[in-house]
Amino acid sequence: MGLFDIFKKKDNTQQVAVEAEQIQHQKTVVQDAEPTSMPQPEVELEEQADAASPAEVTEPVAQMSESAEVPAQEPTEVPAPEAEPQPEPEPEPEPEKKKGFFGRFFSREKKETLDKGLEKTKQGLFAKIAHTVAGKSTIDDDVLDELEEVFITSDVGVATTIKILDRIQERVKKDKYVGTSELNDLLCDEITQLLADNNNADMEDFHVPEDKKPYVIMVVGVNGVGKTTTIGKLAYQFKQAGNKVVLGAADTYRAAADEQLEIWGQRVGVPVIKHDMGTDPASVAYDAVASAKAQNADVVIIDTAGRLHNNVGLMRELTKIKNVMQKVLPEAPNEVLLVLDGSTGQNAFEQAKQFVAATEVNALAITKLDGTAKGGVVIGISDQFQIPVKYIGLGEGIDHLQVFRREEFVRSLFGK
Ligand SMILES: Nc1nc2c(ncn2[C@@H]2O[C@H](COP(=O)(O)OP(=O)(O)OP(=O)(O)O)[C@@H](O)[C@H]2O)c(=O)[nH]1
Ligand SMILES: [Mg+2]
Repeated sequence: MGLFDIFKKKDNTQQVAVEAEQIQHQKTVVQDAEPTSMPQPEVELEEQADAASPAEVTEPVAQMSESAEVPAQEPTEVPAPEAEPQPEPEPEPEPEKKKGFFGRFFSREKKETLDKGLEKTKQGLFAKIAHTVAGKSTIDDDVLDELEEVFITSDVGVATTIKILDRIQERVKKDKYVGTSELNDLLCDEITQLLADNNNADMEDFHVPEDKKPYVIMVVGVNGVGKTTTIGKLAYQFKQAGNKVVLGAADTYRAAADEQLEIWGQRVGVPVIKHDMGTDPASVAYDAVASAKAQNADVVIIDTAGRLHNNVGLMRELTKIKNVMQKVLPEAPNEVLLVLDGSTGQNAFEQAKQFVAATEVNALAITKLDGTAKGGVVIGISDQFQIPVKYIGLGEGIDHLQVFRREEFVRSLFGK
């Protein structure tokens, strides 16, 4: 019995809920299908299924590719991080660590990026809520029923939607005759509270623990979700905060994957450890960690290949990378950061479930929230997983990665 079979068995009850969500989700796709300039993840998932040797393809592959509608095709080009002119690498030595008073605050600039990034999700949600309360003065059972539909079709997910609705119902019962004009405030409050109940505290800012040196982050996720881009953005933020950063290009499968990381390394001004394509990813990871240790770096971030995430082959590969790194640093990796593409909605949720079941993921990043109306998935993922959502991707630019702060996120979603 394979890993995923065990997972599937274990998760049979959740599967029912997930399937219900998928049905709802398909309804949404039909209802508010929107053009998007972003690469369609379904293609990537199909690619993966194709790239796997027949012996390696296990049942979940078929499960994951169910939603695939586009025929499989080989990627023809490497996505360039960005077309913008590249800033000059900053000169060594590394700057002093910034712990400034202002740096800790959620600046107006960041707030604007967040608001802009969540625009489509916000518009979708507001339009649906407005439709729900049209012609109603109080929050009655009909409004509550319709609200349930609103959240499910906004990719929040069934389980979290039920929790939100329970809270609203409680409030309505307690406060009596709550008017529909107060609904937005009520929802904003209750969703913020719901997410705050999760034990994970928000990080204040991009932060590397000082007592673990070098702090090793291994970045995992299916192909195309934004791993390499997120690493580039993270490296930028960590360096800005005064840390010495090293990158390791352990995706040795895809042609030019290392070059993509190297471009980011140049933009940010940090060294990238790479080997030739086709070499053992674990040996790259080993060298990157060893190099970071020798340089007394603060943080080393390891890029990995995303292919075959849903079969034992990739999980074994990731385990091997971990084991080899531990020969240099026994506690490595300190962080296994799973990157999820938020624009895939419930598919991102499914990927999270599968990775979490098969590897020791301890941090999440949700990318591509700009340009999608499916940003509600962040609420569901943040609520449902015990693993903290640490970062959110709000665009392709170097500074379009933010630390996920629950309250700011929900407030932005409700136009506050
Ligand atoms: N709009 C937007 N695009 C993003 C974001 N993050 C990544 N992308 C884009 O998504 C595409 C894929 O990103 P990559 O970083 O190459 O993804 P990857 O997971 O490393 O892909 P593989 O190496 O093939 O597994 C690129 O075109 C990125 O610019 C984001 O937050 N917003
Ligand atoms: Mg990559």
